[in-house]
Amino acid sequence: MRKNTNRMEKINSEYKRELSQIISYEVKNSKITGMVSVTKVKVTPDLRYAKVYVSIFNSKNVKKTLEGLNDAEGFIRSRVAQEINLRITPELSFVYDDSEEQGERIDRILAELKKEDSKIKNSNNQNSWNKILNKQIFKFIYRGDKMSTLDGILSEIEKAKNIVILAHENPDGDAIGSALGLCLALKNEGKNVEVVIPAYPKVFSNLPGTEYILQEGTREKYDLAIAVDCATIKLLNGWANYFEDAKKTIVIDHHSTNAMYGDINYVNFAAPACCQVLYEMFQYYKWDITKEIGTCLMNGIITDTGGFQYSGVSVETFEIASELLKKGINISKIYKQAMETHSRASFELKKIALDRMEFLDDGKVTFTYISKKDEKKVNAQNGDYEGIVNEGRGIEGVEVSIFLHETDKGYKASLRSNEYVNVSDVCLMFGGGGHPKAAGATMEGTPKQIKKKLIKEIERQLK
Ligand SMILES: [Mn+2]
Repeated sequence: MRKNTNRMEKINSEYKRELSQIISYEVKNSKITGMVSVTKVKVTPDLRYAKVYVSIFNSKNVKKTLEGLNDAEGFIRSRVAQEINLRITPELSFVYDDSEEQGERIDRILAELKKEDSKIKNSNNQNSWNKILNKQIFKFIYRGDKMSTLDGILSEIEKAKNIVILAHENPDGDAIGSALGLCLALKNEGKNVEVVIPAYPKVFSNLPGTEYILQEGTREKYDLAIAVDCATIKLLNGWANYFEDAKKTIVIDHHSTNAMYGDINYVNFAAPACCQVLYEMFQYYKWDITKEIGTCLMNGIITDTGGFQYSGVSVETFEIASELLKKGINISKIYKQAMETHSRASFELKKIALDRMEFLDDGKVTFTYISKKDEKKVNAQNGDYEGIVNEGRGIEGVEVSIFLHETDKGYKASLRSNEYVNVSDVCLMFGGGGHPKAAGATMEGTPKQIKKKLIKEIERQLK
């Protein structure tokens, strides 16, 4: 009996640890706001059910946040099953922990913060209260504050003799722009830098610094590896070894689904492009942002915001654009090259995809795909399918557009939404992720089978 109690205690605490990690770093649901912290887990001895007690700080709507957690139960449970090997993975139900402990915890957080920052005196004031909680959330996410994270990155850069920069597979304009902008900035700092990107779309071949792009690194072990615009180590694809083998690793990103897989992680969820995160970083370091570096960074900002049109665009985005214009960058040229120039093959691919497009759910969802056979037929190059996913979204009445593109590992699904469907949540269910209105996942099966799976998840959110 005693032995059994010990075992349950061990399981409970293991669950608490894993659930805390998964909820803080991986769960993305539009209903969840504020900071969720797991206070207690109770698994039934038959392992069939688990009650997860959570406290929720600084939330716009606690009830909705709780609902969001319960909505994400399937994903959370499947992730727990991967991490903890039990005969059965219990069904989770999330309950709000309204105990006194919470008050105590906030007191403790405040006491801690006061020690760190003697400037915070008037904690009754709503504004400074929000500031404190924001700071706490930051500390929670980055495991440190913003400045010390940036200082930590700089000191690793200073120590490193050779550095490798990596980006996600099938890199887009933000991934390429980030990698090249960072590469040029590090070169200016006198660093030995390599960018390892096996293949990238031709439209970016005129960017400054492409001469430093290698298909394979020149060494096995680097002093420092920096991944940019890449949410998970899996997305580094076959080049993750450069990251894993490096002495130190840094992740710089803006995806809310980022798994924080580096030794130091600098992830700003609020930035519309990783290039914007880098701009702010270079400014903090007082590094010279040359016209060449600016051109690379603007390439990422323009492509990831669809030409300044997506919702993540902020005051800072235009301030950066304005500063870069003063440096002489040519926004119109960057825009034209990245957004408006298409190859003949990409036109032919688009024709095939549009011809195949289906309207589902009363015209609220569009679906189409491109196979390897199609690509071969039109002699397509890497990246020629870019942009097809946006075609469906632009049609009146459409909320979600789905585009599948065949790869060596199955079909890569790209989803875009207009108003209310969180496609990042949909993609998370299939091991992918991204942003609320633009996300992707690699899936197995035929286009028809994948369509069915995706529609089932999307329909949960359709109004
Ligand atoms: Mn990006």
